Order: sequence, then C-alpha cells, then structure tokens
Amino acid sequence: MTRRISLTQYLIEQQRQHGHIPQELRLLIEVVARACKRIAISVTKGALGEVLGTAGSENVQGEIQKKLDIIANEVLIEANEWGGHLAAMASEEMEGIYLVPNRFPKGEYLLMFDPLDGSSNIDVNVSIGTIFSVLKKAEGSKGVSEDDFLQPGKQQVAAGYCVYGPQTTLVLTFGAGVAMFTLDREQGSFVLTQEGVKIPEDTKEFAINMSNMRHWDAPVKRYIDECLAGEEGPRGKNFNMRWIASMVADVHRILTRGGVFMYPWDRREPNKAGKLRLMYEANPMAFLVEQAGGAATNARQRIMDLTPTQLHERVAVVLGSKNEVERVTAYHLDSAQ
Ligand code: P6P
Repeated sequence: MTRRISLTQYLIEQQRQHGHIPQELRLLIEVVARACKRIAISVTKGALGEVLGTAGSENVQGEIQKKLDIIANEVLIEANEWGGHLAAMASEEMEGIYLVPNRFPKGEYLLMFDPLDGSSNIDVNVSIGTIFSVLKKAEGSKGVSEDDFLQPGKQQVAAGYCVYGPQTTLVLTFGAGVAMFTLDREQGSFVLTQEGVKIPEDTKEFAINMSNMRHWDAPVKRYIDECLAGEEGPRGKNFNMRWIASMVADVHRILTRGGVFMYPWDRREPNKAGKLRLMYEANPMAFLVEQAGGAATNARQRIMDLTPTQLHERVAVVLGSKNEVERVTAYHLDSAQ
C-alpha cells in the first residue's frame, strides 16, 4: 500500500533524498498543482458554473475555443506569473509566448501547457485534462524569446498532467520515475496514491481513431489490420480497442494498465506531421511514458529526440507498451526499404 503522503511532503522528500528537484522547481510544480485544483473546481461545476459551451472564438490552431479552455488558460497564467520561478510560459491557447510581467521577479524555468486537452469532451462529461512541461532556460541566455522554448523533449526537467475524471489525479515525473496523486476533496490536497508506475512491455489494447483508417500510410494500416485479425492472424492474440478522444484519459489508461496509443500522420493534412502538438502534448506524455518503462516515437524516431522548429509544431505520436511501439517502428523501417 502506497504511503498516503501529501504532494508537498513527497516533493520535499524527493528533494532531500535525490536532490534532483531544486527548490525553485518544487515550488513551481506546487503552483501548477494548485492551478489544476482550481481548474478541477470549474470543470466539476459544469453547467452549474455557466462554463460549458463555446467561447465564440478560435485559438491559434484554428480550433473553436470552449469557455473552459480560456478559463483554464487564465488560471494557469495568473497562478504562475507572480511566483518568481518562470521566465516565460507558452500555451496551446496563445499564439506567442507569455513573458512574465516586469512587476514580478523572473526565474530560469519555461512552462508550457495545454490548459484543457480533450475539450471536445467537456460538454459531454467525458474526462479531460491539463498537460504541462517544464524546460530550463539556456545558461546565459539574455532575455527570453520563443527560441528558448525550442529544445528537444529530452531537455525537460519535469512534466505531468492532471486528469479531471471520476477522480482528479495529478501524474508527475522529474526524470526519476512516475508518481500519481489523487485529489482528496475534503482536505483539498493531492495525496500520493501510486509511485514507481510501470507500463507492461506487451499489451492487447490499442487506441486509435479508426474513422481515419483510409487516410493512414501502409505501415500503420498493417499494424492495425494485424491487431484486428486477432488470434487467427499473425499476432496470434486478440486485441481490444479504446479511443476516448482525450489524450490525457487515453495516456492515463496506458500508464495504469498498458496499451498503445496512436495518432499517426494521415493524408488529410499531408504537410502536417500529425495532429498532436510536440511541445505541450507529445513531449510531456513521452517523458512520462518513458519514465514508466514505455516508449514514445513519431512512428520512426524517439519523440524526445526531435528538435522543434516552432512553438506549435505538430507531430505523429505512437506511445505506450514498449514492444508494440517498437513493432510499429519496425513496420515503418520495413516499408522504407
Ligand atoms: P480526434 C483532443 O482534441 C486531442 O488533441 C487529443 O486529446 C486527442 O487524443 C485527439 O485530439 C482526438 O482527436 O481526431 O479523434 O478527435
């Protein structure tokens, strides 16, 4: 049974024992966690809080913004701008980076987030979540610009998400394993409920939006066809399928019981590498999945090795149980020969 200690106690113990969580980073993550608690309150209110429906605007991705997308973004900006831990922030909901106002002290960290991922599920009461990633500004970098953010995912110093579902659960990594904290609403704090999270290397469960099948390239189609062929097919086992259309919820299931999640490149947008965003969706999820013993690629390369060229860069994503991710990569390499 995992010790039921608070997020703060866990972070301070990790800081003391391993030294890999500097004080400033610990304080930053505690601020992000408090912001997630605030977002959870708005999400849980739903229609009672007049927060459902669209905001009548589009974000930089050209997607219709939900009221809660904007609320969550504002909560994260307001919670993090005054603390002195950050040089700047970046969000799926904002075109450019957000510089910490001059009236506040500045720090060395860069925070990126998708404030409310899966927002198409908000109005139908299906799990959604906040995804965040932390980088350190390059030593000696004067000021801060978008270029400071364009670091490969392997440079992340922390990453996590908060899933707003039947439980509100915060999942974190600082590069030494993955821990999960469940929100105890009576005391209003996150309590450690799992540490040393491990993803099984094999699975019988895949997650992909099957309606896009006719748009996939051959190696993805081969992989899914073999899963669908079941025990009579080349895989010799039956597979189950899940697709929540909320990356946080799908990844949480994979961290909890294994599986493979795929949002591959497809022909609908041939000039885009994929639908999901590298900096604040794929990279933080890849960090968590790798720290839990899984793998995360763009179907060919390790996601965390990719060097971004722009803040809102998109990427194909294949992540989860290591042996399945490696099989998808092998099929892509086969087809390239
Ligand atoms: P589709 C949500 O909009 C999101 O960015 C991810 O959370 C999710 O995995 C994906 O898009 C769902 O995409 O095309 O199935 O609606």
